[in-house]
Amino acid sequence: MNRRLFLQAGGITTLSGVFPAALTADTASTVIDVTAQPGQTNIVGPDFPATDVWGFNGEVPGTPIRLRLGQSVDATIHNALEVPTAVHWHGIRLPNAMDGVAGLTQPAIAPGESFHYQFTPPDSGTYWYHSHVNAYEQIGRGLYGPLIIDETTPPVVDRDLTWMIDDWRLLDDASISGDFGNGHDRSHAGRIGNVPTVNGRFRDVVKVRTGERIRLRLINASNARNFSLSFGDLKPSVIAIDGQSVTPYVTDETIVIGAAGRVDLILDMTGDPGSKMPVVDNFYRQSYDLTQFVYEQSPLRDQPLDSAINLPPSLIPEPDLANATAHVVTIAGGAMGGLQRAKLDGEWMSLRKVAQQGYVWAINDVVGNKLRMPPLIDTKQGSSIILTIRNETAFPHPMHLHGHHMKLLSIDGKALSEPRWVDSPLVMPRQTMKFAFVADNPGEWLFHCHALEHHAAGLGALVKIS
Ligand SMILES: [Cu+2]
Repeated sequence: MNRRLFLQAGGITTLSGVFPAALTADTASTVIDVTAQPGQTNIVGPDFPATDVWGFNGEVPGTPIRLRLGQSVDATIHNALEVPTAVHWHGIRLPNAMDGVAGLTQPAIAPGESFHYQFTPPDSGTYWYHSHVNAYEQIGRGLYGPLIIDETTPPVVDRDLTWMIDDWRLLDDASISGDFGNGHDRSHAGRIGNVPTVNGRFRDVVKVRTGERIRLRLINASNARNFSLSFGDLKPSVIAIDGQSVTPYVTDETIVIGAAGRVDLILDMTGDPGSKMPVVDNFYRQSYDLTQFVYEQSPLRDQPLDSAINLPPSLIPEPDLANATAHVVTIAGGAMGGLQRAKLDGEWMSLRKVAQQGYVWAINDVVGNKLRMPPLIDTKQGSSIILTIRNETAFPHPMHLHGHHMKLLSIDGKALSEPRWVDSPLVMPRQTMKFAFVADNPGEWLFHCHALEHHAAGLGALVKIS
């Protein structure tokens, strides 16, 4: 892995890193036309060449899609790539046929073809859309964008800002390293890159004003990098996790956001005019400045706003814990994981033999080498499920359940004071998390690790609801 680029490109760049105008409409239906196509963007800064990417409408992040709660999405996705693709609407509780998992919920969109997605998001919040075909390469090359569903009455802020945070593995000429899905990434932490970005820009700066109130929507679009962000002395208020509201709480701890996860913050910019403040990531051993706030000379106001910041309560149905069916899911394998053998296509074999076919992970001893497999959970629509996920590996796994949110009840046996809804919880090594949810959305749903190389190496399963 080439770490030189990251270490040598020292200067703060002044690229703007702003989104193009969002695709929005005031009508009941939002009509969207998006093309998956090659593009070019300057990721690292003016001292480096532009990077060839794949993006929605050729941009990274792709064209933002934004609508109000209650509006439907009418999206045509055209494929102008030379490879098949499909679009998954991450975190949205939508009909199974619209979920975008090629090979499970739809055929892939062939080059030159298009696919029509139609659904009405039932929840407001911060989501994203991304490719779900060879995702470790297609997301790694930039095929993702923000998907924002506005509350009917959002909290009053001066600015509503979205940061899609990503992590690129670039060569010295700023081109994308083509070693997607290699054996080391599959069996270790996934594809960890050397150029972490905010909205496709490395070490950009974000201009702010003293007294300004910002709603910051963090979306982790990395293949596998997890973030643990420090906002200095700003003391952010967390208002939503994975799109769902939480009772706002102020934290001076770092904000942990696993791959595919989202966190909404309220930031009151309390720094002095003219000052600078880095946003630091310290999830891994080497901490670094992800981006930097730069205060303009003129303050916006003397005192921060003190209006309410809470979001409307989540609309997701509450599970019936007393009558729920319990399932335990054990994740095993990977490097330093100690897994001896596992079942591949119904046959027990040594991990060495499994690894010869490119797979190194198992869920309840079963290698998820296909999308369509005998289900891990097979249940009736409307039933409540208690799901315990045990991570018996040496690596963190952001576990994503499609079509549903799960309520996180406890971590390592310790009950949360306020259980919260999640769709991509980051389960740390040796950690056990307990969740509950209502299996109310019929279909065959993917349940997989969103460290995309882990999914490709067997860390996936099906939840069937009929
Ligand atoms: Cu994983």
